[in-house]
Amino acid sequence: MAVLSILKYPDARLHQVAKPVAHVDDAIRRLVRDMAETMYDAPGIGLAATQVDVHLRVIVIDISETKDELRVFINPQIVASSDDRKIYEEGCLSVPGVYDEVERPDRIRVRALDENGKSFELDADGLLAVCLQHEMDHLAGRVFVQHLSRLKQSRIRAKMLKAERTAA
Ligand code: QAP
Ligand code: CO
Repeated sequence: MAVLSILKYPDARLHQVAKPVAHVDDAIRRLVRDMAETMYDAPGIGLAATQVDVHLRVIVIDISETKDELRVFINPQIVASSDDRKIYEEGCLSVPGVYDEVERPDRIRVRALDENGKSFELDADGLLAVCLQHEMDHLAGRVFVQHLSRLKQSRIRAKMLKAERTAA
């Protein structure tokens, strides 16, 4: 197990589009374990492989209070989404310290593979639906700040670059 380093916005690698996993094998299961360890260490509630510079369609999520309900989504697809939308204040491990409101479909149905390569479908609402859509955006090379105004994006970019300079 290993805690991986997380790419920080505005890193161009966050905009790479992830490829589907061809076979769920031991290497993928190791990636899932390392991503889970990285998410719990942060701590965060969701992490996409893109954020650890692995451009494969793999997501880990744990929205439980007790941090013992890991959910794994390999090759996730949204098969249905509600017409009604909801606004939620989002954050991101790749954009630390930045939180803002994003509007998305309230409920979605997702189809994915689990860590054994078995297909499943899940109806998600509330925080889980927000988190899944946020993480699937990462796999498509999109960071949540891209849902905000251009002005906010440029302020966030400047803030992150400044934080990077002070940290170095
Ligand atoms: C995505 O985000 C998400 O700024 C997961 O300083 C967030 O785990 C989906 C985090 C909200 C739905 C709603 C952010 C940790 C963690 C920070 C996270 C920070 C430390 C974010
Ligand atoms: Co994120």
